[in-house]
Amino acid sequence: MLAAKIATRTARHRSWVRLASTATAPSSYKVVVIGGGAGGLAVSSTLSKQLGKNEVAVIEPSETHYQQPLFTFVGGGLKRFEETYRPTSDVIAPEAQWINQAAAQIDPDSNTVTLADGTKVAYEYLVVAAGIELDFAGIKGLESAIGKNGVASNYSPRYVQKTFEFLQGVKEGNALFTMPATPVKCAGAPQKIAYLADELFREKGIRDKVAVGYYTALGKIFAIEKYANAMNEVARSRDIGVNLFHDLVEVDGAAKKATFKVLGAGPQAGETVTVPYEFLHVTPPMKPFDFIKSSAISNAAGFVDIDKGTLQHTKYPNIYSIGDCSSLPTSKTAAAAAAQSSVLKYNLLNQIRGTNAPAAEYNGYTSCPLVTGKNKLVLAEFSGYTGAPHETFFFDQAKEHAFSYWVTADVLPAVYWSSMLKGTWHGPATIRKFANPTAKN
Ligand code: UQ1
Repeated sequence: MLAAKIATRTARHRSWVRLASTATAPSSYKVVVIGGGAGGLAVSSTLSKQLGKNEVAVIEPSETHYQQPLFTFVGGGLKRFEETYRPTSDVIAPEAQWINQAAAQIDPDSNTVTLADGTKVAYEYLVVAAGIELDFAGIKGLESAIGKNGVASNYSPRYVQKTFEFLQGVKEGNALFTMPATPVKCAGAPQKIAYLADELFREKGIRDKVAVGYYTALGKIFAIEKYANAMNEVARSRDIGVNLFHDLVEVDGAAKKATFKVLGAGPQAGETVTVPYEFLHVTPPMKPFDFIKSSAISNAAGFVDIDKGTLQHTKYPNIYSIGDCSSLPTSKTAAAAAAQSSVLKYNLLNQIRGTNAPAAEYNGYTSCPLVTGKNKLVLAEFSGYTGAPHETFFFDQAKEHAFSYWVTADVLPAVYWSSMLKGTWHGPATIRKFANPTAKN
């Protein structure tokens, strides 16, 4: 009873948590979830309610939870930064035990996770939902330039407000927007902010003095042809230059110059190109966290090696993974994590309870709301496994639409706090049955 009381308090008060994680709380749990992001909370909220108090622990070092899908809107000046975050203590389910530390090591053969302070936490089942690490150091000169010198990034809560601040300061020159060669979360975000910047420059009457350029290391603007066609047309109509196979390798903040390596097989391949800028929005390269990459649960690329249907680990049947840290071959988004969470919870709970129910299978669903201006948005929804669109609504979502903007900017942020983090939002599949009844999926 006392332990239960302490657990309730630990979920609410940071000062209790440190005490609990080292001294009073049990260091062994039915389920340990690594990560208190969107995926980790969607899973741990449901599991902790189903399995009861103190059976589920969430290892999460950050005291603040950010709703990252809102960051593009903040960078574009369409939402306030204050709307994007809440204390972790408020978003972790009261039935779950929050361990306010970083994971340092996973040992799947002894079923333990070692924390940053050396404490070991034992589990019967492990869910890895750690996300992906931003690698600002992966680009020469970026760490010293970012946050000043006109360099910003919507990917970090430290720099997202700088985007809007610096965009407002632009009077003339080049505004550059980059996309790296590594896997990234929300692969649409690098170009969305280019469209919002274009609109801001037009509103200020300086668009003819600013050249807007999108520089991507990839060979196309978007992975799925239907939406790639739409975005190429959006970029063309806004007079935004699209530079394919251009990988940002160096930033000279003092001189305000960005250097790109040309990839691909074209005539310039292997060369470097240096472009002066007034404003530079960087999407940092991203990489799996070292504690995953160095463990036995990762694949060669460093992601948690799971079955793409069941989300169960390929070698350790008591381990599952969800979201950006997983090996799932689909786009890394909150919408994807929502769809994955229902499959993961169903399969894991059946395993824990020993039922012989057939496994649920994830179909690769993901969604990327590509905001293209105020009240304009292309709502890409597709399976990363087949490339087929899976649109929720009856109209063609590759067309810019005010309705899509409203859903993304005003409805989904509320769904995120009130439902996704509580484990009750599993994506729009049910809505699709009514709103787009002729869709095949
Ligand atoms: C979604 O389910 C989701 O999870 C909460 C998001 O994260 C904020 C999204 O951005 C999107 C687009 C979806 C998909 C939902 C619909 C209605 C298309």
